[in-house]
Amino acid sequence: MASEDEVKLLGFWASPFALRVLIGLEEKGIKYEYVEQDLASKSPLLLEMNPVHKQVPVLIHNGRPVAESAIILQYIDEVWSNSSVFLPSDPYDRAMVRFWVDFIDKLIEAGRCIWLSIGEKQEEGKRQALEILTILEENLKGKNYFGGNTFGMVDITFAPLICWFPIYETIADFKFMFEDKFPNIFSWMKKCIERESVNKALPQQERLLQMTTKLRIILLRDQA
Ligand code: GS8
Repeated sequence: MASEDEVKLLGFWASPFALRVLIGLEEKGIKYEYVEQDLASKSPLLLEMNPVHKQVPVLIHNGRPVAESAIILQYIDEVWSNSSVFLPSDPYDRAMVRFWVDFIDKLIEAGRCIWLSIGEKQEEGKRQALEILTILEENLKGKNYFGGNTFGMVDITFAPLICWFPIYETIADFKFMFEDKFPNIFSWMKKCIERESVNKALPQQERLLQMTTKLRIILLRDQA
């Protein structure tokens, strides 16, 4: 792409969906401007650029918005096609990648149940998360990355959860026990953290814990 391309990312620092796009942009070596959004008081720019969902992330490429993290990542892969590749070229393999990307969204949903609820709903979130992790563990068997030998779209989609797992564990007072129960995911996480793109994108654990603890208190109080 031409160097005069203007790329902006509307994000929220803790959002696993926005973090995916950050990792994708870093992997491709794309120059971008990051514009942090206040989700409690949405900016006119966010409302204009994503009038349907009013959510982050939104990628604005030369003034034109693209919303939804998986769609943004595929867009980036198609436009900046001359650097590292997120999706394989074979249509069947591409369909499989999309399947797993969609599946990982279910882990984020289970995670939300863990950190934003109590009692049976929280327990159900834990059960679901463990079930999903068991399936992902099996999928990683014999591979370095979900994409095989290369870090691809499924890896990018899953990587933001590396900083969310300790939050689920602390808030719900349990352990996933990755090293023992999910050794493939455990070593995958170590490899991901060593990547500059992931390391640069993931927020500080302490900051994430403070934010989630505060938000949990407010949201649980509002529900009561
Ligand atoms: C989800 C984005 C989302 O939930 C995607 O991009 O993949 N399917 C979308 N964004 C959240 C922040 S992360 O929890 C958001 O913008 N929430 C604000 C709101 O819903 O009002």
